[in-house]
Amino acid sequence: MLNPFKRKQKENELRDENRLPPGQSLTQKFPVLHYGPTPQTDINSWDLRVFGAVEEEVSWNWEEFNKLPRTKIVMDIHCVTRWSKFDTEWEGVSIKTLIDEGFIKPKPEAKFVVQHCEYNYTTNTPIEAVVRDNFLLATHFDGKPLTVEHGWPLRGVTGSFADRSEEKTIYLWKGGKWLRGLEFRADDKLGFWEVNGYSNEADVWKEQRFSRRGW
Ligand SMILES: Nc1nc2c(c(=O)[nH]1)N[C@H]1C(S)=C(S)[C@@H](COP(=O)(O)O)O[C@H]1N2
Ligand SMILES: [Mo]
Repeated sequence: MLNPFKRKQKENELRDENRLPPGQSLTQKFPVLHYGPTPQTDINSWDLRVFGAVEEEVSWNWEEFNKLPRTKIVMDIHCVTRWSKFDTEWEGVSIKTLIDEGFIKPKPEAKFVVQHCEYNYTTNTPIEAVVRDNFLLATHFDGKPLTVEHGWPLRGVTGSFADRSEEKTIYLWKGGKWLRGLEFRADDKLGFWEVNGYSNEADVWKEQRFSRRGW
């Protein structure tokens, strides 16, 4: 851990490198944030279901999921509550790869994806937001399986790259922890935080934290 002075110095460096989004500050911890209790997943009955506007619905149990092609990425992640964590290392399965390799076949009308999680938590994005190099279905953080509070066995995660080569960056709440389903849809459907006042667009660099609907 850096002392407070060093932390500020590092934060300024990141700002100079154009890696610190507006209104964010650097954290060295990994805060845990979610609504409601932490689910106790039974890995033997766990599955991930892909449904909705797809040519064929599929579901993978844990063993099958672990045979899918795997990807490792390093990203900076940005929470709407104003912390950013840099150079975080994730391993898991890329939706982009699953589509490129024919494991998931979205129908032409599929324009949105809803992530369905334990306890009916959902979060929604345009399809492009999850079919990108900076979105991963993650099983591992920092070389180790996810901890339960960070979403074990599977979570969505999204952020920015150090070289800022990604097309768009959205806040971390658009990565569902304890993921159980991916629903492809022709129309959009607001998820949990989106219904509760968070921005649907959620662009980190435009600081789209809250929606103005109804305010
Ligand atoms: N299932 C579920 N996933 C969730 C949430 C939640 O309430 N339930 N909260 C989101 C929010 S608001 C954030 S900031 C991130 C936090 O991830 P972390 O706890 O690993 O830091 O998870 C997101 N994924
Ligand atoms: Mo959040």
